[in-house]
Amino acid sequence: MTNLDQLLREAIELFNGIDNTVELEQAKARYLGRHGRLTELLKGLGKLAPEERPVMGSRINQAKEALEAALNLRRDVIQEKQLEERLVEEALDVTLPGRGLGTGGVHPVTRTLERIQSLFHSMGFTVASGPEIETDFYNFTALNIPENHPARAMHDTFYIDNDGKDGQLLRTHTSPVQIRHMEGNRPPLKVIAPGKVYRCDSDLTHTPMFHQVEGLWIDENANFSALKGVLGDFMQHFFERDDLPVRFRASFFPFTEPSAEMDIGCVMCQNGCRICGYTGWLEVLGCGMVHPNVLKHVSIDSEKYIGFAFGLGVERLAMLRYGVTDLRLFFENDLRFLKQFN
Ligand code: 2U9
Repeated sequence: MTNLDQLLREAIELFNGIDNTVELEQAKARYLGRHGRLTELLKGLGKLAPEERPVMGSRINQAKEALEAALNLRRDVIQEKQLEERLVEEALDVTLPGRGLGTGGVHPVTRTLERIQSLFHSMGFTVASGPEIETDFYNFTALNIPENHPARAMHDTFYIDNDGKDGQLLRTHTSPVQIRHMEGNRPPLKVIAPGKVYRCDSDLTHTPMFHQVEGLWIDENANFSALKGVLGDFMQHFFERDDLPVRFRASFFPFTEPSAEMDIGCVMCQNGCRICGYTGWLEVLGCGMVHPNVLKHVSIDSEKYIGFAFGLGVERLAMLRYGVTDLRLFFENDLRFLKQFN
């Protein structure tokens, strides 16, 4: 009897000192398990005198119930404590402002491309497009660049290996788009061809893919004066400078004759900087009168029609407009850079 009371007190004291459920289950086994102390007492009932058995049996059972009640109580206390700890640990401050959905933005090169398109649209040009995988004919031959002409090597072409079938390549300029447009339409024609072009070239100032906008105006009197007017107006509006100086320098392209390069007064400095090489001038595009051989390839009568063409690099104009001095920034997709344009 005294033993049983003592055992009960001892067990309850032990249970109440425990603060995790694993240890509590171990402690339970020590008293109520198969070889637990209370279980052993029950097993020992048979050895008692028959008249003592019911009395002792009922006391042991009462003790067992008391132990189980104490265990349940302790288990509840431990679980409640654990829950409270978790609630503190994983506290959620519902009054904090939400993070919000990130919104996308327009890439500076796309923004520049759209600006160029919009300005030419206001001058009556429509947009033409065509494939980026081209044939030798459309990329070179039709543009007065015959086979084995050194200009083909100058273009650093990516050729597509298709088991010797008619030479396919990634277009090195968007000029094939204008050839296709002239094949399907009669003059007067006034189009721009914006898009991606590819050249096997990669260094600080060249990327294997870049964007061009080329333009073509074919009409009975689309002469060099018209070229100067259109391109001068475009540059003034693009850089938002009424007083922007422009100049044309003689150049050479196989598809235009005469050919020229257009410079604008440096938009980055007043009296010489690294960008303009301390000359005060920036080269911005190439242009010229469409070569009669090119018109012949698309059966346009070069006695009746003349026209001018031009080509510009979009990344270059984006760099000048936004004052970006490293071309690679446009291709790294670093949000810290891109966010500045939106
Ligand atoms: C047709 C006839 C003529 C397009 C032209 C240029 C001059 C030129 C460069 C500018 C910078 C390429 O991106 S760049 O490296 N382009 O200098 N492009 S004339 O002449 C054409 C096009 C199509 C049918």
